[in-house]
Amino acid sequence: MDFTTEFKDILSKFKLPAEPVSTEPFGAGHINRTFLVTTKKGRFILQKINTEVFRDPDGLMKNYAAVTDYLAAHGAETVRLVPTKTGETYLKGESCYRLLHFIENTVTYQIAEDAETFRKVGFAFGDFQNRLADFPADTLTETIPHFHDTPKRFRDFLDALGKDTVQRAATCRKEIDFVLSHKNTYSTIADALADGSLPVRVTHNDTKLNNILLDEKTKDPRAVIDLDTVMPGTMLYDFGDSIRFGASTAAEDEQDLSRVHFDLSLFAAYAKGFLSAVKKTITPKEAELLPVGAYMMTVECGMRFLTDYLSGDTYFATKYPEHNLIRARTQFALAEEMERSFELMSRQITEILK
Ligand code: ADP
Ligand code: GN1
Ligand code: MG
Repeated sequence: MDFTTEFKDILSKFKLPAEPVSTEPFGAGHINRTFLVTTKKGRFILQKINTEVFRDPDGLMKNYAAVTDYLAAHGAETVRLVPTKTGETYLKGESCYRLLHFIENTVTYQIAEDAETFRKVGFAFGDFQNRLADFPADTLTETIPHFHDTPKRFRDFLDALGKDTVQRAATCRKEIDFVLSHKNTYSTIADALADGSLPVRVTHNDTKLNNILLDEKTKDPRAVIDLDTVMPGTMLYDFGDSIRFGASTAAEDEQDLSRVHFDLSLFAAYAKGFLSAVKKTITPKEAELLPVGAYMMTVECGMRFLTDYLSGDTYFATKYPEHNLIRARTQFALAEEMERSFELMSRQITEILK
């Protein structure tokens, strides 16, 4: 069955302005299944919510509606939900679906193509943080508990390694050793949050470059998307995850590791944009730990890819059997270079904040 026929019934439950003409897979997200729906009166995004990952879809959609309403009320361009015919924010059932207005004339990138665009993206994610500064954090459901709790991610990794359910440990000894040998670095951010030296803020937590829509002509950021993980966190997560994905010379799943490098000039460009947005609120401790944020999000993401590889690819969408392992390798290559560049990164931050 083609997608247009498959989703006809689902789409008929939403308040669409016209009949769907076509439905086709869209985008490069790893978690939800995303489709572009075309009608004679506009285009839409249909998402099948991954309820293995988001165990509480009600809580998730309550967050989603509250955050998007708040952003829209404060003048930001954001994703807008199309309600169901019964007035719900999403379609509940054995599978859960939501429908969004398609934001036209925009593009997303899988790799940062130029420093100036990446600087603007940095500003936009910093600005996103500012806009949510007064959002009542205690009303947000933790959609994925311990999302960026790196020590917990390490324990999950050890668990998957111990079980070795699909007998893949023997095929990735080098990567396993990388994770084990860096274990004394994993608690820096968690400790600073626990002792109160880092402030808790409402953060996006998944700030990779393909989670922001850019104007297709000017490349100016238009809307931050993928708001499923907006939760209390630290600024370091948002800064760090953007650097992890965008300050690399290659794609997240590049197979040729000789092409994967941490690019300090892309780091500096992003930092310039981000810091110009948050300069009034950033604390000295946050500024000091920004390079650690970049390293931590990278090593943590690599650990998560490797954990999923060891568990038989149950979490991230994959296109071939070694996909998660390939992704883990790029992350560890980047994390290693970042470790060696801490001082250079810190110098850039100090320079920008002068
Ligand atoms: P996932 O959680 O799987 O990453 P996303 O919400 O990030 O899902 O959506 C996947 C991709 O779909 C995005 O990277 C973007 O390219 C596209 N997309 C999502 N929502 C919209 C929208 N409202 N308008 C235009 N494109 C969108
Ligand atoms: C996932 O949903 P998506 O594809 O934008 C993941 C992030 C990872 C990222 C790695 C909810 O992001 O945490 O950093 O893949 N999202 C979730 O590319 O787990
Ligand atoms: Mg996404």
